[in-house]
Amino acid sequence: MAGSAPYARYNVAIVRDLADSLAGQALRMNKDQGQSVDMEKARQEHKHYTDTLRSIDGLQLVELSGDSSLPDCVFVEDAAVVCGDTALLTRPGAPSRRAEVNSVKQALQQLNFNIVEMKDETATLDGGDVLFTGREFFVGLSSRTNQRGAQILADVFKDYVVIPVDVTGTLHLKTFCTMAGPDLIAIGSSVEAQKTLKEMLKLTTYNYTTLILPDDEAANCVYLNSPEKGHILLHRTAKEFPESAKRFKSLTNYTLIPVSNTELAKVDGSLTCCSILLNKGA
Ligand code: CIR
Repeated sequence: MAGSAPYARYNVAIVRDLADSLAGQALRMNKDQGQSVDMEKARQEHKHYTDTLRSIDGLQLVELSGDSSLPDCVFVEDAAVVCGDTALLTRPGAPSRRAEVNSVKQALQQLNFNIVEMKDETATLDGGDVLFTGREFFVGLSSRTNQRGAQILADVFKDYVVIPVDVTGTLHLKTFCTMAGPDLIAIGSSVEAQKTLKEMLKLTTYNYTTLILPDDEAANCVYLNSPEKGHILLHRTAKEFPESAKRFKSLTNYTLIPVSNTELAKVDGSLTCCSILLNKGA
């Protein structure tokens, strides 16, 4: 494990308010069959998410305001990849999302991170495609992230191996695959998710354990290691995904925190998308 702190020991979370324009204008994969977002409920769910993060000992929240000219701005994860003392500002795959990076840049500058900007106009990278395991990076090649984006990430974070993997059938790599603990990969059980997992396990030299979830969406969970409580996992609720919630209960020595995400999920948002978790002074 790189560094001396435990994997996923964070002290800052950057979050951003929902844009008023989200319900009408946020991007969604399923343009025709989408259900409408209940903005009041979306705000309540997001408040619960941010309040949950705020309640974690040692975690300071940096809260950015929403911007109605940027309907997807709540999904801050896509704007930057932070590792050690370096923050790579991405070039999001969707042109309508590129200006989201500006506020995130300001916040990271104020936190004194070394900022690197992805300026190459042939590169695209969304943070939702970047899975840092503590040992290496997996980067999903998706409709939003390309090889050049993955290459620039590898150039910036030279201490780590960067493994590009194909992602199909979903928005981002992390839509169906996240870390649920040190060396523990949570992944959905769809054919597409399992195909990506097979590629990951073939290309890595590490021995990861996997937690296979019946529902792809539930495999997007937020793992943190707190000095006081140890393993903490924010995961989708039993009401949303009963079978997957049962699987999470098999994790011993975890503080499990169910977090509902019914509304942002309608515009392809998952739990990890709504924060950038980092360690200031790592
Ligand atoms: C988009 O399509 O870009 C947004 N509606 C959802 C982004 C979700 N972000 C993430 O998974 N990291």
